[in-house]
Amino acid sequence: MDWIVDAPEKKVVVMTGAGISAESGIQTFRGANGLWENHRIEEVASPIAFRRDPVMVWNFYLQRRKQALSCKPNPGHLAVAELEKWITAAGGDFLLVTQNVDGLHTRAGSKHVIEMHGSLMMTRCIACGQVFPDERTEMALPPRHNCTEKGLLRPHIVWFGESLFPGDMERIESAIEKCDIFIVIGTSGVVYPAAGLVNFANSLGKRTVCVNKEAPANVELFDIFIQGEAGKELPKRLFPRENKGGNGK
Ligand code: BV8
Repeated sequence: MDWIVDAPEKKVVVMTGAGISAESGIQTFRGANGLWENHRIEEVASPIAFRRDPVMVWNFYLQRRKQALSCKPNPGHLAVAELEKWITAAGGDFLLVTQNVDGLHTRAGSKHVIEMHGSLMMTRCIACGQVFPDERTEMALPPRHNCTEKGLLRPHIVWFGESLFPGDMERIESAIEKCDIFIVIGTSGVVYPAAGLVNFANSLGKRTVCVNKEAPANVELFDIFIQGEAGKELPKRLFPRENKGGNGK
């Protein structure tokens, strides 16, 4: 299905969720042994939880940072990065929007990426607001910033009940407004505003494609649904006829 070669302008937006990292060994949220299985979402991924028990929340995120750093990008991540190269070389536009915080897309070589829910590898001071790269996996909890206010440090992650980072939603919607095709990979499509983006794409008459291990709750919203694992399907599907095999050249 060369819906990419057929894309007249070669303007592509890809959105991913936890499913694309599953084959790298990173637990998804809602699958069996999912991340949320042992926690109620509100218990860990919310500002209230952090205020109530910063050590528990930090531990949850430190474990996930450690796990993410020990995992490698899989052929699904690599295919998305190759697609970006191919689109860029063909003079098109490409944007990857990921709900994932594991950093695997960037490690796979993706360049134009919006980590719409933040990153496990970034930390923020709640006092001075400074955001900085942080790959420490051992630290005295809860860590404090060296700013004058000695502010508490928190994961630079968008928690439930928190808005996305300023400007991100506008950048994402602007890219969808310009695109030919919106491809959604490995997400159950239940968390907003990410889950609403396919509706936005449909309202603009964009072609919408879903690649997922199982049919997500909002599968009916897509023009094309490809059932399968990202690591197996994307190298075959993302590349146009003349570039089969994902060499992207
Ligand atoms: C917001 C970072 C405005 C954290 C995440 C009540 C109060 C407050 C808000 C709300 C409310 N009710 C609703 C809301 C809105 C809320 C929301 O949507 N809640 C849901 C539960 C209904 N959203 C928010 O709060 C957002 N902010 O609305 O701001 C606002 C402000 C103030 C007050 C009100 C509103 C912020 C949401 C961001 C939350 N942060 N991540 C962290 O990671 O720790 S969400 C997190 O969960 C992920 O980032 C992702 O978005 C979501 C998980 O979903 P998926 O990625 O889809 O993963 P999942 O496991 O569910 O599915 C995996 C899929 O992959 C499956 O379909 C599976 O079949 C498939 N799969 C598995 N293996 C493979 C595969 N596919 C392909 N190949 C494979 N190998």
